[in-house]
Parts: sequence; C-alpha cells; structure tokens
Amino acid sequence: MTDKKIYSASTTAPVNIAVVKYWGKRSVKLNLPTNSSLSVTLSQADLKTHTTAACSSTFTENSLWLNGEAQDVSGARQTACFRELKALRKKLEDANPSLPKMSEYYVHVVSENNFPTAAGLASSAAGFAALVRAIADLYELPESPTELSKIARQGSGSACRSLFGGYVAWEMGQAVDGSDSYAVEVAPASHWPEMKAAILVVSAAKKSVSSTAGMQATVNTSALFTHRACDVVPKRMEAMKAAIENRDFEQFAAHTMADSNQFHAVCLDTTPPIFYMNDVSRAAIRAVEALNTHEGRVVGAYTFDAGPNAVIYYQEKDEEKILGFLGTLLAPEVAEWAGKYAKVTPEGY
Ligand code: 2P0
Repeated sequence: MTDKKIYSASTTAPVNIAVVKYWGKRSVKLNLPTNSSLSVTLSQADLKTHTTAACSSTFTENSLWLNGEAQDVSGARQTACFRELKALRKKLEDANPSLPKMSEYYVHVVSENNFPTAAGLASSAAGFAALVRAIADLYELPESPTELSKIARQGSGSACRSLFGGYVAWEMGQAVDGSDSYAVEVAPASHWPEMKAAILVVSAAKKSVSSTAGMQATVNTSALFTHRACDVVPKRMEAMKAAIENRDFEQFAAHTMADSNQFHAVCLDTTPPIFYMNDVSRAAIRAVEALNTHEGRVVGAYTFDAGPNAVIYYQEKDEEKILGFLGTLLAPEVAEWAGKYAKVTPEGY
C-alpha cells in the first residue's frame, strides 16, 4: 500500500548578532568565509523564526512560504539545504529499510519571523537555521548541531551560528569542500548571566545592498579588506574568546565596537561604497561613547550589522543607565522613534 501520510515537524531558531563579523567569501557556492566570526545568540522570546517542515508522497513539488508569501525554492541555497538533508535521510533509510522513504518525497516548509525581514537583524540566519533544524527533525537525523551547521551555512553563512545558543564561533576552516567550516559553542549563555543586549530599531526597511552582493564587492575592490581578514580578525577571535572566558566586559566591548567600526570601514572602502549606517546610527555611536566617557568605564558596546539598527551589549547592573540613555540621550536626533527598543537576553536553546 502506498504511504500517503503527511509527516511534519516544527522548530524555532534564534537570531545571532556577530561581535566579530563575517564579511567576505572564499567560495560563493559553498558560503566559505574569508575569516572566522563570533556571535551572541539572542533570546527567542524576542527574536525568532518558527518553522514547520512537512513531507508526503502526495506532495508534487518542494515549496517554502515565509511570513505567508510563497518563496522561490529553486535557488542554489535552498536546493543545497534540501539536497544535503535528503542525502542524510537516505543514508538512514538505507541502514534501516523499515523507515518511511521520506528522502523520495517533496518537502513543504512554512516559516514565520517575529521581527523585520532583511533589515539587518540577521533574518536569514534564523531562517535557514530553522529550516535546517525543522527538516532534520522531520527526518529524525542523528547529526550534531555542528554537522547541521555545515548545511545551514550553505543556506546563509551566518545561519550556521544560529544552531547554537550562547557564544558561538564559526571557524572558517581551510578545506575547499567546506568540511571544516562550521559552528562551535564557545560558551553557553549561562556562563555569563550578567550579559544583556538592547536592539534599537532605527529602520525596519529592507536593506539597499544585500550582504551577499556587498561582501563580494568588498572582497573584489577594498584594499583594507585583506588587512582585516588576514591581520586583524585572527587575533581578534582569540582576544574575544578570552574576553568571554574571563567574563571581561571591557575587553569584550572594546573588540565588539572596534570590529563593528572596521566592518563598516571596509564597506566604505568598497567601490562603489556601501553605507549601512545612517545619521541615527552614528548618533547612537556618539551617545554610547559619551556615556562610557561620562561613566569613566565601559557600560555599553554598540555593534551594527548590514543595516542601520544598533545592538548594544551591556551588563545587567548597568541596565537603568543604558535603557535610560536609549530613551533620553538620543531623543533630539531620534524623537520620532525614541523608545522603540527591545531588551533582549543572550540565551541558549
Ligand atoms: C555577520 N553579516 O557576521 C555579518 C555581519 C552582516 C554583517 O553575516 O551571503 O546573510 O547569506 O552568507 O550571512 C550577513 O550575511 O550572508 C552577515 P550570506 P549573510 O553576521
């Protein structure tokens, strides 16, 4: 008898915000980076993608809906994820012939983000991480998060880091087939409970230059880029890991802010130049710097991804200072959206 059952699995995946940024690929096809990166996974209570994957012998095509809209699934990124996950399922079925032949069925995926898509809030990271986890759960795959991170990476580079909670490194690797380019946990969120983050939503608009296009323009045209990838980031990765291990907020903050600024500097050094920050973003930088100077110590660390929104890391003991500053110090420049910030907590799964 033909198996007409619809199999399904649901999962969620969190957003991660890099404190050592990924920017540049040595393989576009496999999303292999030119430098390692390190991120903090944010609380799923605030920012997450919820994804359900289903498969059945009655389905006639692969499909993907994001926030209620049908998406193209013929792209290389989606195809790579489906192909790799199906190959792992096939291996499982070959070893255990009584299992349903899900590897032969089409897959339907439905995803919802609870935050703006493609506005520099790492939506593709949570999106592909959730897609890979949902299908891996559907297929009951035994692979570890690090193994699955190699598949999520092919969907979107930064997605590999959203397979873990807490503090996560994406080790760039050297192999041409990507077998050593994956995510690993540096420390669980519970290692540093004082760490907090706030997101200042400057704009929820879609970014003008996609990360994929922007980073390759940087690789091809920026003279500063090689210095960053080869000289700065390898040392910074070690320094950042040490800062996390030692719960040294001053070092963590210094490297976070310097790395964000250097990432935006190589964007500016690209031809044509790429601008992700705007006047409000720069006002936020000046305000955090002023607050740190006023306090005589580092209370806040800003970082900006491929968009104008600020993420500010701080320690719980300084929450009033930071949230007060978000509400008031910035007010003249940002009157129309002052107060629109989300308090988020680094979290595990
Ligand atoms: C990061 N960003 O490390 C950096 C910082 C943006 C700035 O990873 O082409 O969406 O899908 O591999 O992962 C955004 O790039 O790019 C990104 P693809 P992705 O979080």
